[in-house]
Amino acid sequence: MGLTLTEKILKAHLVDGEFVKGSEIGIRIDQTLTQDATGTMAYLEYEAMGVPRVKTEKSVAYIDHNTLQSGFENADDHRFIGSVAKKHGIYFSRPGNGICHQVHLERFGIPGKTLIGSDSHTPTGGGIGMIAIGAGGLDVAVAMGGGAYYITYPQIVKVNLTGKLNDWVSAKDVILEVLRRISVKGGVGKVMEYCGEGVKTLSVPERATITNMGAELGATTSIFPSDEITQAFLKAQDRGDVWTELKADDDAVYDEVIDIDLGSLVPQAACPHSPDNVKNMEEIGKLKVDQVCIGSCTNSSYVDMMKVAYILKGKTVDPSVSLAIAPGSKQVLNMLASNGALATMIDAGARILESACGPCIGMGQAPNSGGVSLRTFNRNFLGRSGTKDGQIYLVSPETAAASALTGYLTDPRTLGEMPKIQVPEQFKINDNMVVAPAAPEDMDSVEVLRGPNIKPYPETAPLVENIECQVSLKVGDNITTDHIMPAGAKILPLRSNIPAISQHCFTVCDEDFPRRAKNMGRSIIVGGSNYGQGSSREHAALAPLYLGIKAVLVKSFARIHRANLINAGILPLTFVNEADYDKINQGDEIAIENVRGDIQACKTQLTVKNKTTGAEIPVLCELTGRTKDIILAGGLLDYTREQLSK
Ligand code: MIC
Ligand code: SF4
Repeated sequence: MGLTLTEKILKAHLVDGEFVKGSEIGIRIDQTLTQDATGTMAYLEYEAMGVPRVKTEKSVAYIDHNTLQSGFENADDHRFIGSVAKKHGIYFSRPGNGICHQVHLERFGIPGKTLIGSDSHTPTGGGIGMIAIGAGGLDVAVAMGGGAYYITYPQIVKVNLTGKLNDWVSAKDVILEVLRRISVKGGVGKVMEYCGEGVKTLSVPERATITNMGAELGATTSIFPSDEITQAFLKAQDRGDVWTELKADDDAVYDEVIDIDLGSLVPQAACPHSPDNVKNMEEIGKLKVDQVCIGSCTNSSYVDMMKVAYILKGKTVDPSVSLAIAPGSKQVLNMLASNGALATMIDAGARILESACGPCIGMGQAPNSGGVSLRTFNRNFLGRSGTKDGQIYLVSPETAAASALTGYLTDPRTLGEMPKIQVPEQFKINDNMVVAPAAPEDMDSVEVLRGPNIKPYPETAPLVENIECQVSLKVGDNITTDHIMPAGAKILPLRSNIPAISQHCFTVCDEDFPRRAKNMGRSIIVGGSNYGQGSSREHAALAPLYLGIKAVLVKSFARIHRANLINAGILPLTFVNEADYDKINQGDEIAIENVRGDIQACKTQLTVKNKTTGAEIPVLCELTGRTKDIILAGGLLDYTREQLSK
């Protein structure tokens, strides 16, 4: 029986477990990446493990999220990350060099390698045939220290592409179509493997748009084969030597197949407030637009930007629209500057932003009250833009640029003939904003620079015998990490200060939650299905840990968040019967008796007693040998310390 591409790469990296669907496997990690919003914590955790030099083939620390420096905090974190990177063998991509995923694809990714990153859009690397997975910062720290990364051996979905995209239809419309079909939970526990003759019609940046936004499916990752198109891209980056051909066997067996005829797709948009609320232009109808933002790790490549420049050439942005453009990397920005495309954008009235995440994570450019903002980004969760009642639509760069000119949501197919913009045969290469680490013999002389906002990891404790407490919060379905731990310009600078950031935990849903939870001392949270979707931010587990949350009981979890809860020593519980969700309310007193003993004895079904109503609720606590030990120890940090001391 032949193998899928995913299986080939996972097999070559397997260090623990067996290839049985649904069971836990440990894989060797070749490369890691961090960004600054998760990086400070990840490096504090790495330091706490006490491994002097990273053991990966390549680890890169990027500064791209917290680039709005309205106080000392972000700049201090950048300095901390830069110094820690230098000391421990990590490459440092300085602020201004670009968004981690864009730069990693351009300069560091290698087909067939494994990559984990403390950012949920790490699967961008799947665009060149990597197994690239988003993870919590602590998992990345462990991988840097040479530890394996654990995932559930996934279901593998064949996304069979046929035909060719019509003019003005974009890679963004492909991933929006997948989201429309299978929803933000459709990918949980799965790898999306793109195959079929349609693959050959897509360039590397287009493939990367698709694998990047595959994160919104909840998928473990997404991957394309590595073929002559990948080779040409890598050659154009002066990296042809790292290319290898990779593809699935012809007789590979998949768990599921999704057929997409690229020729049948039309421009679409994800409507507020979920990436899977996808509609075409007719369905949306006439829509006045206040703001257009072009960029983010999904759509900020050179080719995307050149299409935008072509559309804007000689025109002026509609007077009612604010157009912001953030090219994805220094390489892209520099090439646009050299060939005149940047001048074209400026001429048309675009507000040019630095090469960073920017408005995608609410770092500036929040729309006006109730404003409609078209964005080429990947997430439109409520409040993420920084404006609570902002109406965010996710669209392709073509649709965004066309709409910026008219002031209304505009189908780019009305623009006439489409230019043929190709991936260049040679990109402009200059890695002068990437700082190499100190040589091993010099590392002792590198001083790690810590600012006053950097506070230690919250206190942890081994799992208690009995959990007896109240329910401090009950929430519904599809809670995102942007609900649990909001981002934005005001809160992001607190990423290295858990006591301070925890004061914002869940405030999008309930302003009083942080105070209530802290007063309760210990408590649990109850939620619906797909709890914790979205970002990889472990702060969505560390803030609850700090506020005394002992367990989270929900209908189902998103993958990375569940892992982050375990890493923080918080029990992830799911209802055996989803209808029991109605039997437990905010404020109820609960008890989970002998929880430590039961988990030690590998019992997977526990009972939550609702002492307020008398109901007995059966819940699942599915932990494997390793995750069981992590929970018993009080989290991954304690577990890793225990292991290292053995
Ligand atoms: C995001 O897009 O939500 C982020 C900001 O990049 C996050 C990481 C973070 O919260 O720092 C992600 O996607 O993991
Ligand atoms: Fe940055 Fe936005 Fe990409 Fe997250 S999704 S890495 S915030 S550009």
